[in-house]
Amino acid sequence: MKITLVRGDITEEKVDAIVNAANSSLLGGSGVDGAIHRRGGPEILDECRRLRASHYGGGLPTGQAVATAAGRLPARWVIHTVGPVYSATEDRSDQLVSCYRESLRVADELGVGSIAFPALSAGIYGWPLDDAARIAVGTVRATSTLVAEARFVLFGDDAYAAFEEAAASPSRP
Ligand code: AR6
Repeated sequence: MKITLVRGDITEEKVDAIVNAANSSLLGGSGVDGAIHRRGGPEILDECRRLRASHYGGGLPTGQAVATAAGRLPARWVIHTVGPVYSATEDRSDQLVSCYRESLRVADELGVGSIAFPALSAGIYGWPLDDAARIAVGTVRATSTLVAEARFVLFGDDAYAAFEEAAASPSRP
């Protein structure tokens, strides 16, 4: 699989699927989640509400992923996943690994050829950028998938630099 790094806004990516850093309510929030719902329009939220009613009454568990249509976004699908809130006292990296793996599994089910990820958990959920980048790149590299291209779409120079360094290092997810 080809892995590329891009600076910018994930809502503008022309890929088959973009990944949303959602929360378990699936009803929107700020950060990437807010931007996706704002630019994608109400179709995404309507489908999230239906998913809640049919499958996720208790919320989408951390580390899992589920797809909806992408409304007015250039992508075809949005894959919503719930990253773990960072904890300095408890190692939750398995849950972050699971977000990337599960997103790729859902992408395979949909026949996605190209996917764009934000730096999951590295904003409001507080994950240190270097570690978030190492887990992201390491996991995507190590996951067997039919997806041909994974793009990491990074907001800001610090995030880009962290992912550049992770991409240049041998992986240890
Ligand atoms: N495109 C690409 N990256 C972005 C964009 C964008 N449009 N906007 C922010 N980032 P965050 P989390 C970067 O907070 O930490 C929401 O309220 C941002 O700079 O979006 O997983 C949800 O509903 C950071 O590097 O996601 C949850 O409650 C990265 O994307 C909670 O936040 C992730 O930041 C999830 O928090």
